[in-house]
Amino acid sequence: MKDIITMGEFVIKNQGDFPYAKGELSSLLSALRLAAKVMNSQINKAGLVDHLLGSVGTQNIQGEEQKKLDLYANELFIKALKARDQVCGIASEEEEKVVLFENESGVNGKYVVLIDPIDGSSNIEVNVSIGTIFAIYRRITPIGKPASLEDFLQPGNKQVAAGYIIFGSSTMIVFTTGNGVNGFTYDPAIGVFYLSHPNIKIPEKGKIYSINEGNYEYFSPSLKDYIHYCKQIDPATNRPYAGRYIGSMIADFHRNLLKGGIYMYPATSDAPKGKLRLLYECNPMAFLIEQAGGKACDGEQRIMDIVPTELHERTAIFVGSSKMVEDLEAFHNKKEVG
Ligand code: P6P
Repeated sequence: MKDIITMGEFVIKNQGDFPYAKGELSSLLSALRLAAKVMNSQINKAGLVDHLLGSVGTQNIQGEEQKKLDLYANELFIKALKARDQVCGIASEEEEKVVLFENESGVNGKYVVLIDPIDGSSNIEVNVSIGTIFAIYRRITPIGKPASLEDFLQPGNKQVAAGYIIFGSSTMIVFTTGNGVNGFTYDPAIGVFYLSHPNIKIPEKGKIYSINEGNYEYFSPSLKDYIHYCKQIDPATNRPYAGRYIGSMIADFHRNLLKGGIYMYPATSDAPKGKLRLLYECNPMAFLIEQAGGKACDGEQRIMDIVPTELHERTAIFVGSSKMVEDLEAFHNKKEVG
């Protein structure tokens, strides 16, 4: 039997590694953990209740149809984070502008949280894994005043913590505070997250490539060449790779993190900046993958070095096993694959 360590005990035991005041991180993460438990109970019965499935008839700032679950999750995570003293505001995929808290923590909170409340929400209707993605930054404007947009437009290399909650065959929280990646599995019978995946490291090489090949004709010539490379027969380099793409980034990312692989959402002619959002999807995933020994780039540069200019800006992303991302970059730069 594995050691039984709860997520709460783990955070307290390791908060010494966190470069800021000790109790703050554990309080912040416990807000997310509480919201994850509530989400878990709701999602597991979404097919039975009307208030969580289907669309609400509105669009978010991205022009995407908002699902009931998107708005439910957005409200839940904002409430959970607002109830803690450490957070002065949040940015959310479902909110056009940053949400600055008017309470005491709105001026004295030291952290901002950027969140995709539910990534891939349309998959809930077909019982495919979905999840919440979060990034945590220390504010850069002075304490004692409300936060401002610049607190949220920090590059990913300034993240102090990041993670995701995946609602799949089991519910897990996977997060990093800059000292490796750890995964916690939820036991709904007693309402506790247990350390189930300590010190996750992504294999340097994998044989899974994840991309929507329906967009093939929109891809750049170098990306088409890389996909052709993935399909070639070469036992010496474990090719052909296996194509696995489920339409929910968290599910593809989590599988590739554990087994090795590369997830790709490139810029295409109809999405010239890519589809995924830099601040609350790509940066947290990039922080996690680098902490697990992998890589994340946009084809030109490290994802976490991109200096954001807009809250909801998008970026191309190639993320996963370091050797596979390097191979992709070699094709992109017309170099020999190592
Ligand atoms: P496409 C879900 O909408 C999402 O943001 C990711 O979770 C997923 O990988 C991707 O978009 C799917 O997009 O264009 O392939 O359907």
